[in-house]
Amino acid sequence: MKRRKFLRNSSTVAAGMLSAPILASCNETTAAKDTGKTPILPIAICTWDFGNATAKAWKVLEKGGSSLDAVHQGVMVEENDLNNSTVGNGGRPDRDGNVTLDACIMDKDGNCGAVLAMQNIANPISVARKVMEETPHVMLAGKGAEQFAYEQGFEKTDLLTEESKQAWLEWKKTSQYKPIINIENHDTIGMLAIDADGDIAGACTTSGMAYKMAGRVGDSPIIGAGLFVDNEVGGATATGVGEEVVRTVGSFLIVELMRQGKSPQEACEEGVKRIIAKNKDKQDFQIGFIAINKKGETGGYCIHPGFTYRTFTKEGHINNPSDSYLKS
Ligand code: SD4
Repeated sequence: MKRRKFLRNSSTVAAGMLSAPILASCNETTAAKDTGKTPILPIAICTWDFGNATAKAWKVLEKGGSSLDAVHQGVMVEENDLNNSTVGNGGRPDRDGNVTLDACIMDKDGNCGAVLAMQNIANPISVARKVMEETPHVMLAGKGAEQFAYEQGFEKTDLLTEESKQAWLEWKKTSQYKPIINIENHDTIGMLAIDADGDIAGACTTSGMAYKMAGRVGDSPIIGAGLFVDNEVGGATATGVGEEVVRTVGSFLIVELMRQGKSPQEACEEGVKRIIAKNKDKQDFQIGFIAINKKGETGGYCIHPGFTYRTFTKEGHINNPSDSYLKS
């Protein structure tokens, strides 16, 4: 792992549906370098139907930008979208009414950074990247992550929108503590990209399970669970009930399965089946994985129907309905 700058003055700061294809031009900057190897063309893929996010990532890739910048800027689109109630600003709060965000990012060299259960900062993925680039650590959690964000110049933002507050108050009237992903909420964004140099990076960001217990953290900011990239092999990322993904170290497993020769599709299917095998009597939850390999081949698979993933290449963008273990 490359050497990173140590923290300066650490505590000085108090404090859906198939869309019409968008055809993007492929200019010279997107052409793979002449390395004598099979050319790999840039591609961005993400969980769910986040066309604006992959389009943003593609803009970075099209100009010759890095896969790291592409995934960073791509997922930020969803963090900033107040209508996405599972990511960033506008995310649903925990059961006490506090919005706490999780995110992680991983680059081609295996460098990574994450923030867990961080409040009051609208772009956790940017803080995760700062953790990766500006500290000797991988994860910062809670108040420490928030304080670090202020030190890095991030602004304090109230993340609980009026709509989220009203939904939470409504939930409190009747709910027992049993948050169920994809019924109460979903739409975490995990994104993987390959740039013109053939290098892979990934990012994942979420507000987690709606109305979760205070302090609960799922898979999304956990390297190996919600996201994993190995530039020699490929990358994988997850959405759904994080506890199940953590138990099987899902994204790491999928990358390792690709290393052993499985296609991204086969690897995602095996990842889901490992989770099913541990939950023989209980299948009322959703998990979706997406993966990409070094050749730019992609795959996606989930437990229940309804999961899609989006790809964006020079051919334009596609919303891919994912195959599922349980059929409707
Ligand atoms: C979590 N995996 O916190 C996240 C939730 C999610 O779509 O993916 N929602 O467990």
